[in-house]
Amino acid sequence: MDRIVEKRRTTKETAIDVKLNLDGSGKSSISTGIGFFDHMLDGFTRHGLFDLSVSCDGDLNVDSHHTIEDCGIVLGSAIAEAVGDKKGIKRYGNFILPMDDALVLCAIDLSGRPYLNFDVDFTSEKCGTMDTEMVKEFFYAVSYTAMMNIHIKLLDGTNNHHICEAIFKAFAKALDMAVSYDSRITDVLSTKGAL
Ligand SMILES: [Mn+2]
Repeated sequence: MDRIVEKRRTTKETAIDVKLNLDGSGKSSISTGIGFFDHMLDGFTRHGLFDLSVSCDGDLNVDSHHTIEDCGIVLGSAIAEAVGDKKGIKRYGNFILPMDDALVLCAIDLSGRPYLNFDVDFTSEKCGTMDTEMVKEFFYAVSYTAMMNIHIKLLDGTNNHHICEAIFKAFAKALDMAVSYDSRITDVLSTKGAL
């Protein structure tokens, strides 16, 4: 069964098109107008071995807030739709990702419930033109639209570029694990019978 989803969302602040294939090979085409954010979504795609295209025309004359938050909303919605009834998938995923000085833990549960625990302090206000405070907002948006628990913890690191990149890649690896199939799981992995 294909797990390919296309989403479009238009508001007065952003116009976003997303195409996500959970069973891709790491091909990305990202254009949000924020170079550093493109770099993050590119890393997410390649290391999660998804295929992802994101095009966003946002109100960057204001700042990076609406563009990043809304891309999180649309990506999260695409993930929710792509996993569908979650039959046969592992549901949980986790990864501890090193990137030079940075070490980031990400653990997720496609539980059907939103929760974000974001335990990271940045020491610079920006990476490129992306506000570092928006990293938390992005994952908050993903958590409530994809209805998943996301825990992100900075275990070590000083370089903000590395820390940020390690977060997106750790999330990618955790998500890749959570959405992958296990032949021993024939239904939904829950004692409730639904997620
Ligand atoms: Mn980089």
